[in-house]
Amino acid sequence: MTSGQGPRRALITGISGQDGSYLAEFLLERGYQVFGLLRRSSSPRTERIEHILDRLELLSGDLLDQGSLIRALDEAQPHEVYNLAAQSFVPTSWTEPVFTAEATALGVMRLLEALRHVCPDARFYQASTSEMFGSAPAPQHEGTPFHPRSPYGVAKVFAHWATVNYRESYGTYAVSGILFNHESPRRGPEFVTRKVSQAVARISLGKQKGLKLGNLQARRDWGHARDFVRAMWAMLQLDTPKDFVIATGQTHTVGELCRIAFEVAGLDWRDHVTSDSALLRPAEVDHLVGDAKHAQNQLGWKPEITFAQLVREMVENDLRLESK
Ligand code: NAP
Ligand code: F7E
Repeated sequence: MTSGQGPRRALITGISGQDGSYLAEFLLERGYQVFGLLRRSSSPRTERIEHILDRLELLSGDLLDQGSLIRALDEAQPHEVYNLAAQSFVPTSWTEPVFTAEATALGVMRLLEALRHVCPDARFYQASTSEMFGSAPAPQHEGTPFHPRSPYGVAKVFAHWATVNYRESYGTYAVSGILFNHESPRRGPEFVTRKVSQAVARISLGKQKGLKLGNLQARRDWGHARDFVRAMWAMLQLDTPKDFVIATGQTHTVGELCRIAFEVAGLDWRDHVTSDSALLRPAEVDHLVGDAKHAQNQLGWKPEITFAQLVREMVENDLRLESK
């Protein structure tokens, strides 16, 4: 895709994360020049983007550091900014609530403020989340009131309203995608889907005995990250900025996830999984299922990968990795 003078430019924060890696692939396929913000670390964090590193332009920066955001935007001069960076693991938001608020809430305000001064015409995507709905009754949609249940959810509500406010205050093309859980073989190992797929692989290969989980009754609307990054891009292509719920509309318990994942390896999950009260959360989000009809009607978006296909892909990937 071009815009008169060369390719369109996109800046992705959180490019080293699950979604950042899929979105970078998606934008490269569409001819974008892709910039990625990478924070300093004592060891490389580029595992998920190793295969496309030579096609990316990585810029050093951190959501905690205002100056680094100004510099990155100035250097990239992006047409589109995707803010995917966050402290994204819900349990860590109870052990590190202030850090979570700094990165996941205030970090977004820093980025919006930098964008307003450096590249006010750039379009801005904020990674909002179903965790903002928390205990609100299912199915959740764009009009459902927020009731977050974790410091992470609270931080994301701040970021969400900051995005709305910059749109209303300054006319910024700034939108939030309210994405329900989405997973992939690139999911971090601490999240429940990957914890389960890795355990299935290790148990079936005799490398692990049993799997301890927390709440087996919690319900999530799980989709595939590859499907969900298409929606992020589509949201920045409309004439008028608007927030959307992105979800599959199907919900499963953690127990059902286990049943399907263990079946991929020919195992019965009830022989291996136990619930450990130490892994329960101080406040749980019991039931998430999204209504994404607006995304379907206005973005032409719908998921293509089923839950069963997602779980199979994750387990087969971990079987391959654990067999090496
Ligand atoms: P992820 O794998 O945890 O990736 C998070 C990314 O943020 C990583 O690249 C991380 O960099 C970066 N990051 C963290 N703190 C930073 C900071 N202070 N400055 C700059 N970068 C920082 O998350 P994900 O699953 O891809 O999710 C992407 C975004 O969508 C997140 O904002 C998440 O909260 C949100 N979200 C996710 C889901 C989901 O189900 N996956 C659903 C709704 C919303 P390092 O590699 O250096 O740690
Ligand atoms: O938990 C239950 C847990 O950590 C899912 C993030 O991407 O999606 C993600 O947040 C459910 C919860 O994801 C274990 O209690 C049971 O009910 O995989 P999770 P999450 O908290 O839903 C949202 C949309 C985001 O925005 C977040 O960034 O599974 N559960 N036993 C467990 N969860 C974990 N992690 N580990 C367990 O042992």
